[in-house]
Amino acid sequence: MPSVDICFSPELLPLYDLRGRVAVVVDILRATSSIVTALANGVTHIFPVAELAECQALGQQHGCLTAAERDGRQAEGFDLGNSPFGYLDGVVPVQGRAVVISTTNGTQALRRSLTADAVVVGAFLNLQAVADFARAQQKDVVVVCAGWKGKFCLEDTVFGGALAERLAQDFDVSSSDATLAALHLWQQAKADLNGYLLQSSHVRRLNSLEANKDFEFCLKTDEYPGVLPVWREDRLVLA
Ligand code: 3SL
Repeated sequence: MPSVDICFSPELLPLYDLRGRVAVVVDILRATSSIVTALANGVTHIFPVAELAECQALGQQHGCLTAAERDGRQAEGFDLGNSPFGYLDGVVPVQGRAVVISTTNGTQALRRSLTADAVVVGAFLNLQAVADFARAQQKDVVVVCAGWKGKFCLEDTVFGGALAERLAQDFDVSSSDATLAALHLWQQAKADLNGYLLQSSHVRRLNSLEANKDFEFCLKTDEYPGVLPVWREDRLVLA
């Protein structure tokens, strides 16, 4: 039976061999939620990059929209920040466009997970799509939590628990202490996910930046149940 494991931070990735496995990269607040929203709303493909300079350069080279965030704020000189509403509010038309995106943690976690057999983007918004993909692959799954500057983040871990719960019939979710811990946190959180995560440091950070409507949106479970961003060659596309 394949298993689900959780890597709490990209800094722990050297301890995980992703080869032969499916990596589910998650940055609930907000990078992977924004990527799912972008592809669900007409963006054709996404280039996630680590550095701002690369984001500018690739944007010019491919004629793409650029999206960038550092420390929770839109980086200067880019078309979009890291809010999912950037792909919903119509201020910047996104339909039929490609996007290059660079964020503090999420896009770094993605780039560091590319040794996996398959790399997909997870969020509460597309939880069912991720679970369906994992089940179809029948391979070990590692949830790679983007965390915050190398540190553990509650919301990414709780997502890992939610995914493990959905896969529990067909996957081993009890051999890894990390997965057990994530499942326990999810059991605590699920009756009132928003209330539970209000305690988290990232939510406090976002609220101080007046991004609390992003927080509420990013926790909508299965808003896009059929939307699965997957890595192909050098970009994320819809599966
Ligand atoms: O770190 C990231 O990748 C971002 O998602 C952080 S923030 O939500 O934009 O603050």
